[in-house]
Amino acid sequence: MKLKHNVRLVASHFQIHGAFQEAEPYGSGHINDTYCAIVDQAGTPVRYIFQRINHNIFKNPVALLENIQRVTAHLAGKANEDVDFSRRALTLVATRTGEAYYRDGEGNYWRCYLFIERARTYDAVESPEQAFQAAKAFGQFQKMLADLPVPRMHDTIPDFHHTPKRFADLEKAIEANQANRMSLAAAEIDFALKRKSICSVLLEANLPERVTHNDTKFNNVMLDDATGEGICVIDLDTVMPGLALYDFGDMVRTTTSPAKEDERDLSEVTMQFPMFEALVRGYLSSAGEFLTPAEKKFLAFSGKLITFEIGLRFLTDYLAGDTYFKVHRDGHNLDRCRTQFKLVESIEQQEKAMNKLVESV
Ligand code: ADP
Ligand code: GN1
Ligand code: MG
Repeated sequence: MKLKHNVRLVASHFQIHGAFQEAEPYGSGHINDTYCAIVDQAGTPVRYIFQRINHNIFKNPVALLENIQRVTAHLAGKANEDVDFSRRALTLVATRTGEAYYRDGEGNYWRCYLFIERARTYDAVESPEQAFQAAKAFGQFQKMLADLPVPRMHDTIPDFHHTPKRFADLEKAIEANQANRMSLAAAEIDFALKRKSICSVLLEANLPERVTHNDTKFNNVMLDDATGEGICVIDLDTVMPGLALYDFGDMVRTTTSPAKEDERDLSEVTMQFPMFEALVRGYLSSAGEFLTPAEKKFLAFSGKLITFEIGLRFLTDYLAGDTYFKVHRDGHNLDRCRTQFKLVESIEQQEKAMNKLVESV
């Protein structure tokens, strides 16, 4: 297969021993270009992950990689007594000149990670046990980064979860109607406009800033094939100062519904209570010791807010003509927006019971 990039050439710039065999596109992320490459090392095929960082979105890839170096080194320091430590945190492979990234002739930034074997990610949740394990792992991740030494991490995307600004971006996209698609999304625009008032709730709640992941999609944690444990949190591009609730909210968004993010049959999109309960229990099993009562109070709300926020972003991108998220079919961003808004509705219907559950755990 002809690839969009010359991964063989990229790989030759990293400290990797052996003969490059092949590479293929990997995963289902919306932003970066990810490849899995196989290198023959003295007779053993060894896999590596290569990623081209999307520098249209991450404007300062050098600062981003500095963040990732600090985070992976900190996590490795904590796990190094575990024999399995190199599966428990991402490990960057340095370039031949000792850098964390290689810059190709076209100005692209590339990084390389050890491939985490005997574990995988899932695009849709299959059981409450998986939800529990994912939430426990993301909570553990926050806990391990609580003592990350100063300085403050770089903001790789400023105001990433500033929901009122995301709402303002939607208003601008409606105004501009760049792709002439407004009439096709009339119901979704209406849905969004009716909920403007929820956007600023977390920002006004005086919650503590922490080092958070900010993209805790279910497919950003690798579950161990043998034990099901959430063994490694991945996709560290947005690890930066934030609210713990953004992370919990995105778990609710991506782990309580059995449907994929771009499911067209909206009857499949629903907030499944047992999944939410598993998330709360999993998250509190690791994060419970440092969360404040104010943070706990908003656990259910954060699920609704982040789902709404990502729905706003898909809708904005649809109206702008699909310039941010990768799309693979016509109306892809609108389909994604619809699943998010359907899930918001489902959460609204169950929010009281969700809050009650949180109080009882
Ligand atoms: P994106 O930012 O595009 O979502 P990710 O970093 O999440 O990129 O990577 C995309 C997919 O590649 C992940 O969902 C996961 O399946 C796989 N992946 C990423 N890093 C590793 C790794 N170190 N080992 C094994 N698989 C990985
Ligand atoms: C993007 O990179 P990926 O696919 O894990 C996006 C997230 C969204 C998510 C929606 C940097 O995440 O913020 O929640 O898509 N990442 C960025 O699926 O914008
Ligand atoms: Mg990802």
